Amino acid sequence: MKTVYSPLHHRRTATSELDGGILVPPYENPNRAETILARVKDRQLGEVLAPVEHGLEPIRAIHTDDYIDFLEHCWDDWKAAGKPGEAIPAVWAGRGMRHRAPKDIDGRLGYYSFAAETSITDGTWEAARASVDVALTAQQQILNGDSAAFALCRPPGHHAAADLYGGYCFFNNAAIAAQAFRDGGAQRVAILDVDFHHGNGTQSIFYERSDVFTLSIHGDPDLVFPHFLGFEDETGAGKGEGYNWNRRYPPGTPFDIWKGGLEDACHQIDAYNPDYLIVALGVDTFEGDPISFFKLTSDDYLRMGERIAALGKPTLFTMEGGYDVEAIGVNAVNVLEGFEGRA
Ligand code: B3N
Ligand code: MG
Ligand code: ZN
Repeated sequence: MKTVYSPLHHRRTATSELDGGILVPPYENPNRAETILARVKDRQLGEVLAPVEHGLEPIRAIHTDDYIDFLEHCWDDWKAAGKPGEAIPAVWAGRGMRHRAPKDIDGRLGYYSFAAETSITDGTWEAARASVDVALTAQQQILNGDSAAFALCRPPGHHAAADLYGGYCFFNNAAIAAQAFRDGGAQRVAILDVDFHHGNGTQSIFYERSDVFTLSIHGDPDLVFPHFLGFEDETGAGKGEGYNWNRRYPPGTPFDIWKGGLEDACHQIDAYNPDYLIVALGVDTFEGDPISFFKLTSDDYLRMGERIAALGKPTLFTMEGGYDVEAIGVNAVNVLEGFEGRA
């Protein structure tokens, strides 16, 4: 399986994350991608490709023009306003208030975000753009006939909605790739999100569409980020009714329980019979993850990959979360090796 990787991810080097009332070094840091890349090479998973630049058009197919414009100029606007630190939202439109983008950068940060942990800095825009190019270049390998490809995306994407960032995500790499499959002639695409966190952005982007089936297995949002979406009764709306599927699990969930959710998701995908499958691959389900509460082991990721391969679909893996940096390479690549039957 080929991997697509861009060193431009290094442009995403925020130094602060709001966590527990203090600013800490971000869990989502450059070492993550480097550790995964090193493991891809160690295990000789396959060729490592540089991304091809795709421009803004495929991003505009998923994200709104005003949101893209906000992200492009956010850091300059923040600096121009004389702010000393990294750009962090501190105000949102609460219930009963006007949901419109104001002129002031503090108001704009609140309007275009749903959470405060993710600081924007110089280079965030370039890294987020490159991460999309990584996903689209890997998607292109599959259009060209590869049975699978790994998009080593950083920053991740599954929390980003059409006009919202948060949860370390700016552009929804998996959603943009799904739309690219559709624009390339696919009738149906499924996105299976195995990250520990609910893929709220992906869900919301396709919520009223039947041509992209979104499925997510995750920590119970009653207890964990993103808190306000990810429940089983969110099944889609309008034409999309029946094409969104969520499964929540509680703290301490081991693979023996989690794999029941994967099995149910796989049956749904089988019945849907997509032309392409995208796996939003987060490995923050790992027992050693510092911000999550599942108990998957490194070997479990081999089994996860095997089960996904049994679906028999051309499969694009897009990298999402995972914060035990020592283990992230082994765990992510184990899914890919399991998929390839190398385990
Ligand atoms: O949820 C957290 C969080 C939880 C536990 C923490 N500990 C125990 C130190 C620290 C932080 N923070 C909110 C931001 C979470 C973003 C999740 C991004 C992700 O992986 N999405 O898939
Ligand atoms: Mg998930
Ligand atoms: Zn996650």
